Parts: sequence; structure tokens; C-alpha cells
Amino acid sequence: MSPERKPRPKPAVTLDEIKPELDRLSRRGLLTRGLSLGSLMMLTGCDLSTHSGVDGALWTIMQFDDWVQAQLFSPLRLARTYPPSAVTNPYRFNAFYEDWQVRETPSDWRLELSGLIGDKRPWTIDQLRMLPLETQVTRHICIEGWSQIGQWTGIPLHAFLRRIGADLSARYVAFKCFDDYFTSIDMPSALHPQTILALDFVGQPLTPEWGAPVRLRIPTKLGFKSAKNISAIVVTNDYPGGYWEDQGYNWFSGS
Ligand SMILES: Nc1nc2c(c(=O)[nH]1)N[C@H]1C(S)=C(S)[C@@H](COP(=O)(O)O)O[C@H]1N2
Ligand SMILES: [Mo]
Repeated sequence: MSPERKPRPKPAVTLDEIKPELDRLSRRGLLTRGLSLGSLMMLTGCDLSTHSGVDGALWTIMQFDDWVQAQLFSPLRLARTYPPSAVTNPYRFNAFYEDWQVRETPSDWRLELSGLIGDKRPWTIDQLRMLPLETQVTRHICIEGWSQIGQWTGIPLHAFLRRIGADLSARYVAFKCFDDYFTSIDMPSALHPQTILALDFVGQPLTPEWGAPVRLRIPTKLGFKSAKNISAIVVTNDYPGGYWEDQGYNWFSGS
């Protein structure tokens, strides 16, 4: 698919609105590598809330390298939230396989921990549910060009990482799933306040197709980062890649 043939997406913010950010980046010498203001505006300002904008915008974003995206990602910038009434119904299923191939949670399921973590004892779902939970209503944006709003309740990942004594200076947090999916995120994104280990969808425990018993929910990134059916969390400095990332999807994939 050629990016040039895609319609140019309509910016959701004006250049004036992101000018302070651009000034800050250029002061720090980060606006190098021949990036134009126009292309940066597309990166930061694409209106990803409409379906029409998504496709072209994503192809643009994928042309930027992870380093530039990591500079633009602010751990303090929050994804937009919505009222519970905005939740999309029916809510769409998506995976690298058909829905009839969805795996049930193994009866001996535990959340396994490995890598740069102080306390690697595995967690049962009941133990996870004892931790303080937060609810978010946010938009899930798939790289295929569709999006939907969901309501998830779960444990903020930053709180969980602290609780298990993870090395917060490590570079990556990786997620292994029992459907053989896997993905990984950078530590600043893992510590973002809206990045949660979700247990419930619209007040009910997750069902297998939507990620039971625990899924990642990270509204500041594209949908393929929100790992469902998690079986293990790994904290590491070795680049872990991911199922789609290893096939060429941009690794950072901020949205
Ligand atoms: N374990 C697992 N997680 C996954 C996937 C998958 O195939 N397996 N697909 C990803 C993609 S591409 C998307 S868009 C979302 C879909 O989430 P949903 O079924 O809740 O809409 O899950 C993501 N997480
Ligand atoms: Mo996706």
C-alpha cells in the first residue's frame, strides 16, 4: 500500500496548539533528521477519532522511527476519556485468528513474572482483584482503520510494577499471551497513568475473546499493543519485539 495515495488526514489540532511542544523539542536538538513541521503536525495532530483519518494517519506514523515518537510521547499527556454512555455496543472482537479459535483461560492460570523483577511470585486472579482498581472509558484504535470506545477496570500497571519490585529503569515491559500472541512497550509508556492491567469490561469480568483473565489496556497506543489473555509479564533491557511488530508494524505505535 503506497502512503502517497492515501488521503491526507485532517489535523485535529492547529500548528499553534503544538508549537510550544515543537519549540521545546527543537531547543533540545530533537528536531533533526530532516523532519518538517508539516509532517510532525501530522504525527501529533492527526484526527484519529474518525475512521477516515485513521488509515492515512497510521501509514504516516509508521514512517517515523521509534526514537522520534518516544521524544514526542509525554508521560503526562492523557488520552481522551468518554462518558460510560459512549461505549460502543456491540463491541468488536479482533485477533490474528477467527473468533471460534479463542482460547479459554487454562484452569491452572497464574500471571507469571520474569526478568528484572524483585518478587517473581506468580499471581492468581483473586490476588490481582485485591489490588486497588481503576476504571477508564477510552477509545481503542486498531491499525486496520477502525476504532471503538470501551470501559475497562483494572490495576494501573505502574502500581503493579512497583508492587512487584520491577526495575523501573529497565527499557521494556513485554507481555506473553496464552494464544501465542506477544507484544512489548517502553517503560515510560508502561508507567503512564492510563496504562492498566484490565480485569473487567463494562463492569463484568473479561470473557475469553476480549482478553480474560487479564489484558493490557493502553489508550496512548494503537490497539495491537493492548495484549489480551496475558500469561506472563517480562521486564527487560533486551528488545522483545512483538507478533505484529516483528512483521513490520511500527514498534512504538503511539496514538
Ligand atoms: N492475545 C492477543 N492480544 C491481542 C490480539 C491478539 O490477536 N491476541 N490482537 C490485538 C489487536 S490487533 C487488537 S485491535 C485488539 C483487539 O481487541 P478487542 O478484541 O478487545 O477489540 O487486541 C490486541 N491484542
Ligand atoms: Mo488491531
